[in-house]
Amino acid sequence: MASFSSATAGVSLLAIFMVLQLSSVAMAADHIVGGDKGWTTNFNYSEWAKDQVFVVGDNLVFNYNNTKHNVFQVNGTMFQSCTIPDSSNSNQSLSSGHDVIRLDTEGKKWYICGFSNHCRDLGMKLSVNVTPSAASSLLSSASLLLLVAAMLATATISI
Ligand code: CU1
Repeated sequence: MASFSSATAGVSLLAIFMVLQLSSVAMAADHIVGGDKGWTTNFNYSEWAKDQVFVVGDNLVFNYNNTKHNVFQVNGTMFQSCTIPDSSNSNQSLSSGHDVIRLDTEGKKWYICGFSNHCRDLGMKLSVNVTPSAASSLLSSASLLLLVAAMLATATISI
């Protein structure tokens, strides 16, 4: 009976540990676009993005002077050609100066500045590749480990 309760305690502890670990992994990251420089001219955003991993649920944070810049989400073709969306469609432009964009889906996303030649000549264009959330795959491996632990515990009890 004593070995039963200690095995149960062991499995419970393991379960608690895994839930804690899982929640820290699943926590969304904020990516401050351009770091301290923010969203501005003459910054290499492809270099900046290259070193980051963007996961579904993460946020992109654009910090900028909103009298000089804004943020448009565009498609790949518009990104390549620096085509600024029709200004009458104002809901596509972000202009608060501190915009937080949640990356809800995986795949490529493109952002440009809509002020004059900032995208075309001054490098204000950012493309990111959003990868699926790690939490879902981790969850299945965690439950597998728990199953193994439970089997080991059962084996201990039967001895
Ligand atoms: Cu700009």
